[in-house]
Amino acid sequence: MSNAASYFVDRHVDEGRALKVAFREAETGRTLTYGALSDASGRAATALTTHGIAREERMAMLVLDQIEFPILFWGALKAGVIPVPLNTLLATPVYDAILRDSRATMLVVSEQLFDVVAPVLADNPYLRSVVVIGEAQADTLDYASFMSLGAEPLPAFEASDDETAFWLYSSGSTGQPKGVHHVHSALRATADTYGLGVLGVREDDVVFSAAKFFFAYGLGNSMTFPMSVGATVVIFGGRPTPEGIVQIIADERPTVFCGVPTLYAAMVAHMQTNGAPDAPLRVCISAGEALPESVGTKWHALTGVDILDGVGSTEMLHIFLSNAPGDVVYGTSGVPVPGYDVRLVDEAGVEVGVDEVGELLVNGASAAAGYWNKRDKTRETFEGVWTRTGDKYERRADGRFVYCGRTDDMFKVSGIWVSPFEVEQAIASHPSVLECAVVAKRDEDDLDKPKAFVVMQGDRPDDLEGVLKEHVKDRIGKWKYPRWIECVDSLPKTATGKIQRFKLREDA
Ligand code: 3SK
Repeated sequence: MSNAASYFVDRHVDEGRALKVAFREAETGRTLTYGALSDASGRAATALTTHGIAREERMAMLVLDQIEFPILFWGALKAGVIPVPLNTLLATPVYDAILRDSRATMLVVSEQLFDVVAPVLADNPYLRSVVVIGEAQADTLDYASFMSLGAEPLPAFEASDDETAFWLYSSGSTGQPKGVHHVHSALRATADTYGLGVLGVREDDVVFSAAKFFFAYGLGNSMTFPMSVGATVVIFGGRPTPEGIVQIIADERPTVFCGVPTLYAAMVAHMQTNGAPDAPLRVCISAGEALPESVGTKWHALTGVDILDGVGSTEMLHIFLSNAPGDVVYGTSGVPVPGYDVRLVDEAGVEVGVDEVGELLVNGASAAAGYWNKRDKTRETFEGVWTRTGDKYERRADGRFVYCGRTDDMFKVSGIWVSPFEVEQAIASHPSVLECAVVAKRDEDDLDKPKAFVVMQGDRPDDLEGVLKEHVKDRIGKWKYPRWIECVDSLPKTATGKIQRFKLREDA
């Protein structure tokens, strides 16, 4: 029986790390020590209680990566209130849908984000309180006044391991938000398995994640992994541009950097012209979608540091398949993280063999307890101890897993399965291509063929179509080349960086 906040926050005071910096804001230089976090999160817990927010009520958090985020997140856990971090990039109607679906009684919002949610607040039937981090707006309370309700810290209540600690909303591949419930013990499970077991996070690390707190990926990277060992985290509330992130790495000198493939690809392009930052990086990690081999290889050549590519999900809270330090094979997702079991099954649920494609199922202690108010979806995804990922994988003879696309993205050409991801990898290995996405499109005979949407970089070759088609045929097989190639400025993606192929299929 333990409240996750006791382990991740208050333990550091007992172990002599009260004065150690836990969080440092890259933009402002503001810092928060472990001691100050322990005290402020306890006072936030008291403030919630005094403010009339009861245990198990939801507190939606539309909060940028700033020091108040950990204070409120851990404060809510201490009080038994359920924080629901929201993606800060969504649109007003989606916030309306999520606030109604979660029945949050309290919303905390960074002042920079207030305008996007403001139009749906007055008509919301559940919200009793809106706290703005910054200047209060009409009918809201400012953060300082809210915190003044908590003169004394509240000790973390004795939670059961299976008790819901927080929710995250998963957009899924169709865009329908689902509230994913995570229990207190799941946080420790990811920190022990991936954080310690693969990343090897250490007390002397300085961790910087371009992925924000509101993603399950960012929450592990910037919160629970470093906090499990008393490390320091650099946080950045702004939009991650390649030049901006390179500058923060140069200024803040992290030892661990966490990104997503699109950002790594853009940083590689930036560094090829401007050079790599001088920083004591020892390891980089990637997730969200599979890292193209070419990006990993170029990153290593430029920085001398490997990217550990891994796969996780909001439902499993963090990464369960990964490359490991000293054992990186680019173009693969590595092997199961110690502590997780995986299976690859066909449509009938029968395990497939080596080099065969199957859906990936995973079993581990960090699995979510289910989706809020979505029993059918819960039953489809959580089958006993196994969680269906919706990802297609192939297990190679050497035990490494190779990503083949989403279960609903695969298609057959001339009766043979084509993995859009494999075609994308082949196209992306061309030097004129920054990134691309491949979907099935019906030809004049009503048969599926690959169509590629390509974002170009640098000089565009004459006869781009012919060049890229030959490039693919030479690399992965004659029938897999894209019959159509469309150049686009950018690809539609989820907030976690997954390509939304369903949107491209509509445009194909
Ligand atoms: O998409 C992923 O790979 C991922 C990794 C860690 C945590 C959450 C997610 C969605």
